[in-house]
Amino acid sequence: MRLYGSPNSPFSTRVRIAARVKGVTLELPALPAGGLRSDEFLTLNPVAKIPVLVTEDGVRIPESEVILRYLEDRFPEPSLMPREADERARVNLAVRLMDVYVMTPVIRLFAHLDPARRDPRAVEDEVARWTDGAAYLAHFFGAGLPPAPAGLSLADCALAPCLHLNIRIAAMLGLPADPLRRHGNLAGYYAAIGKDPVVGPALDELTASQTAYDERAGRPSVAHWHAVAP
Ligand SMILES: N[C@@H](CCC(=O)N[C@@H](CS)C(=O)NCC(=O)O)C(=O)O
Repeated sequence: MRLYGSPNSPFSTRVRIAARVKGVTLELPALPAGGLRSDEFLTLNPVAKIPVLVTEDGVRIPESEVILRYLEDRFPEPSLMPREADERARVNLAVRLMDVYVMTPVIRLFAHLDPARRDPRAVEDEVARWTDGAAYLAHFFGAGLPPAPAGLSLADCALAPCLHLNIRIAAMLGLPADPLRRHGNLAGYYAAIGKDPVVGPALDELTASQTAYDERAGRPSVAHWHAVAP
């Protein structure tokens, strides 16, 4: 199977983490030279977003959460989902809260990362949504999510790269606190999950790739933003 993605994308990284846990090898083809708006890519995914998984039969599956569930359905062992229905609901809810209520405003903030193009009013609105989303997640996260037979759960695959990105975005915007890690349970979780033998190296790859990207763009590196992070 081929995964169209980018090494600096948290949504691609969550899929690569799940594939590694399951021992599934994914080809990582280069994106079309014309980018995500090229006809070549739009035939893969008219939403013009990565990641997109293309199966051996040519089935195209966009949206990282759907890709994670496809991998879980197709390669059920080792399972990334707890066995009990109520525990599965908690895992599903954590992923949903992160994607809908946290990542949506975070992605909208990308347009305001350059101080020269920043609209302070829009930043204020999106940071308020982000802060609310983080509180929803922290509430349902509680003392921790239920474990899955694989060791990591689908929520671990999804949440860790998003927490990584949130640190960088909060620092780039000069926020006094990272909306996620200001919650002790999420801060503790991020510190612990970074030590996982699959997640840790994946987050390091994300840092390395984002550093190279920032250097090409002539701005301080992600390592800098992590160092000055609130
Ligand atoms: N909901 C999507 C979000 C994917 C997404 O936002 N991907 C970013 C890269 S991290 C992207 O493709 N951005 C390109 C764009 O928005 O133009 C998912 O879970 O796959």
